[in-house]
Amino acid sequence: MQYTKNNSKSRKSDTNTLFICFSSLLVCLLVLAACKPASNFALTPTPIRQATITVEPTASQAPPTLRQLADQQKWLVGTASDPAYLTNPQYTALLDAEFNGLVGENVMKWGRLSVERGIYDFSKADVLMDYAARHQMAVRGHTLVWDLQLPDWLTQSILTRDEYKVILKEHITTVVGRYAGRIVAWDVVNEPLDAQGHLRQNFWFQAIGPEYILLAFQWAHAADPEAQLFLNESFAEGLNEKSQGVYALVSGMLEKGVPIHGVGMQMHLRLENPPVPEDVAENMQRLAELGLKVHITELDVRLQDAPGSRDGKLVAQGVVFEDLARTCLAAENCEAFFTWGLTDHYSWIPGMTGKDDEPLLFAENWQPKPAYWAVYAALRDAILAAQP
Ligand code: 9MR
Repeated sequence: MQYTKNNSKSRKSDTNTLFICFSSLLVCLLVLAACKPASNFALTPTPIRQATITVEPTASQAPPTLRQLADQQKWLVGTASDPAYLTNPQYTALLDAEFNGLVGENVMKWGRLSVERGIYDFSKADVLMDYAARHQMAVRGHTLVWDLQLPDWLTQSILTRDEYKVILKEHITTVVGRYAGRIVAWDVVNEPLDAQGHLRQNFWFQAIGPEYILLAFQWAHAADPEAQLFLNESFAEGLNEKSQGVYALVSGMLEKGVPIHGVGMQMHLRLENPPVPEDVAENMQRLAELGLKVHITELDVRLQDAPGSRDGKLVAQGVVFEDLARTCLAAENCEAFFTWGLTDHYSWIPGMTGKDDEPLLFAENWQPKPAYWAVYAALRDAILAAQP
């Protein structure tokens, strides 16, 4: 009896315990269901300085992607790509969802387009252009005049100044003409200055003289009067000798009536030494006062030489991306924010330095990094600030 009684009491207490456990479990499940984010785009704010998420989406509505926010803000968020990548469904799913701008990382460079004088193979560049058109992406053209990635027939040639002028004009007219009306902005001249802000004595300077720059812009404008024509430069984002050189160069071009519409700030940055945001803002502003636009054209933030833990560096990288996104969004003339590759897997940096790196918005596993959420928060705040 004792046993039975005790047993019955203990069974009753077991049942009570079970009931309490079950109810608690149910409550937990309900709470979890209510808190579950609506999609993979969890809006959990990352521990980034200013990346505060100010408006939470309703549980029934998927939060907008970066691209959707960018479309709303009429801001271009783009990335460098290559036609070879566009057959990978994981790559294209992320690209289509998150970016409204595209630029060929290499595919429109002279050496890729024309391995023989006068013969052009546009098939790969066309793949990129057609893809962009099908996915409503704006394309930046990169690049018409540079001293790197030129065809061997050109670099090995010994010709007169007039002959080089004819060759350069033919190239610009052919390429810009082919894509006329389909390129939002051309990097007409790439990296013409040295670290002190003087014209580099590069291939084109030696072949034609300093006027190669003005001529290139005039020929590009004649071939596509609608395209925005940019001078694209590296390490000239803040206030330094080089950005002073860019300012002096483009001011002089405008005084001469050269058709230039903007300056590309490449922004291949290092985490340990990013530009001061206020300097970038001032640099953008002085260009705005000249009537010029600014595009951030090749942004990446390499981590490999910076001290600290990986997690700490990823968060600090987010702050750099965020500062630049906020600076661009606040500037009256900064209309585009392009990163130099889709995920860390596609960055040019490890190939160049021989060291692993994680310089972009998405990780190798396609997941958004703190840098992504930082740009996302900056963009969303800009949209909210513009609302009445
Ligand atoms: O990312 C590009 C890389 O794949 C090429 O090997 C390299 C050749 O110089 O060019 C890289 O892109 C450059 C861009 O065209 C101009 N600005 C600097 C970029 C990084 O070097």
